[in-house]
Amino acid sequence: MTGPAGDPEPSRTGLVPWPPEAVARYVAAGYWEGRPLGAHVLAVADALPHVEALVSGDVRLTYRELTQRADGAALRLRALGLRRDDRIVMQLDNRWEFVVLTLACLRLGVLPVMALPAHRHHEISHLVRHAEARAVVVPAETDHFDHQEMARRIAEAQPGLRHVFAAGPRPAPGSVDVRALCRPADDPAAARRQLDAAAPAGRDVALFLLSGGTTGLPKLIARTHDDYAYNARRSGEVSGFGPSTVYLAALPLAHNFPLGCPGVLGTLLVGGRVVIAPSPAPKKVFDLVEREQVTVTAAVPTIVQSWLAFQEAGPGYDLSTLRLLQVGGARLADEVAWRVQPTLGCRLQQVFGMAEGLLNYTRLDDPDEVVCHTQGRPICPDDEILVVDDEGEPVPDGTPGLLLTRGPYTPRGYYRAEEQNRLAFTADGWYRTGDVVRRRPDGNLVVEGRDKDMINRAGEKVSAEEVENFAYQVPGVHLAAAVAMPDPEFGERVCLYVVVRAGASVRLADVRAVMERAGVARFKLPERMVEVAALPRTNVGKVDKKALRADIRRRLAAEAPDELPG
Ligand code: OOB
Repeated sequence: MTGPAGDPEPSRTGLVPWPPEAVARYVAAGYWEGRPLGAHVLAVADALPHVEALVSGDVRLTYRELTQRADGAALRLRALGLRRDDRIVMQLDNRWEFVVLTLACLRLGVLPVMALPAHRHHEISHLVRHAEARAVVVPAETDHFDHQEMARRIAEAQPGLRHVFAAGPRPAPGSVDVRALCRPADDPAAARRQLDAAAPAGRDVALFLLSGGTTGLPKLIARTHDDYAYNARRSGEVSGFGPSTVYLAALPLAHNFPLGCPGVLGTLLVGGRVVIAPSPAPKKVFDLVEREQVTVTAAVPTIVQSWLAFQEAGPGYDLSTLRLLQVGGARLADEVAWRVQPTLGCRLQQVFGMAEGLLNYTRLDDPDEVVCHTQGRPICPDDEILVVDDEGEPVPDGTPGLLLTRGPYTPRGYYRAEEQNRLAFTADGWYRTGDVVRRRPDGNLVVEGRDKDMINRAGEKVSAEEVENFAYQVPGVHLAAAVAMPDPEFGERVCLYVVVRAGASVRLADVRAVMERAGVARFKLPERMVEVAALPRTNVGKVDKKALRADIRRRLAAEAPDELPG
């Protein structure tokens, strides 16, 4: 899987290369530094060996301890037979092992596929199959859900999956103990030399992120060492990250936002300290902010609302070290934005990003009006932005249109997805974000909506098509259409419109039961069903989702007029 940049045979590797002209430009401009991510972190560890890098529960690791553990884990992965370009599906919640193991993969050139903790059999088995993964990493705990049992079932069905790794106190027999795996090597200096000698190149793929999903199952986004290092480093510059940064990771680490925008990686690249929160619950987070003197954290709008409400209720945590709150993943309402600084005493930064690449940030010295009313502007001078109408013609600034983009950290296609790539990318490599934005004359973007079949539930993206596919498995469902319904708590929830066959009856519980039996992540389950006689159609005969969204909005307004968000 060497180098999407310049690889002549995308169909063989499944990767879509940047064209040579763009590669030359990105290298010449210094965006792509030609070094693996592991080397960046090791350089920091050499300069600041005894500085704390990672705090998670009772575990505190200095840069030296972190990198030595990562190298130890890398060699043990190799001893287990994992090789360069092998894929590992990583399904870990927020814990230190996530960071050590990810670094280990980056050192070895093994490619982690960043699955979400909420994923279940349906998603994980798809990821294992699609990535032809050799190993899967899951939490060892079984109190809420037995991930190891799920992983074992997947391994039985897919013999290519050789190992189940379990992180936590008591891994089941047959699982590899991640804690033991993540011990330093007996001779750390020798381990480092061995790994340095076989290190991946800057152009090589470093990891796979998952697409927000408009298709049946999540697509994989191959991010290279060079592009993701730029993503994290430049994000860090824009967000004022430095050695005194204490970054609290409260969102699930597998998301691009807390992982590399600037997130954990952006903090480790500059010698800051990463504090991992097991959950974004306000009490937990504020307690950590106070105890660890956190300076920056990131959240999705619904979490921010819960933090604001908690603080406004007056629990009296000392949040005075907190300098910056980054908010992204879904549209932050302007009126919520205005409450951040007065309530939490820190600056707000809006982040409009995507796992596919393009990142927009408001800047730390922007006027409040920009910070509270826009979703920022691109981080790279070579981020190309097009805002077009339905015919693909550019619209003037101030007019909403579809956002297309290209750039040095926006890959030109999904992994092994030729058919979908023809829809999601133009022939000349522009990624169709599906977001409807308005560009202001000052260059800042305002997200006005979207033109993609996705539901954004508290920042978790749900593909309408995926929900519909399950609905069709329910006997009695003639037609199904999933749409977003506005929700005061989650921003949006999944609402399912169905046309029921004559004489049959379908309940919401029937659809949910089908999805639960298939082992689908719970956040995708529809939370309301509306039975209709027919689905509205556009003039080309497609289901008119716009009309359905308007319909559910009307119904909700009639039921509880005060509860609807703007
Ligand atoms: C982030 O990444 P994804 O891949 O989970 O989702 C991307 C999509 C965008 O295309 C857009 O539809 C939506 O999420 N989105 C926003 C937004 N930030 C993301 N919509 C409105 N306002 C915003 N500020 O969500 C993500 C990746 C990196 C950093 C931050 C968020």
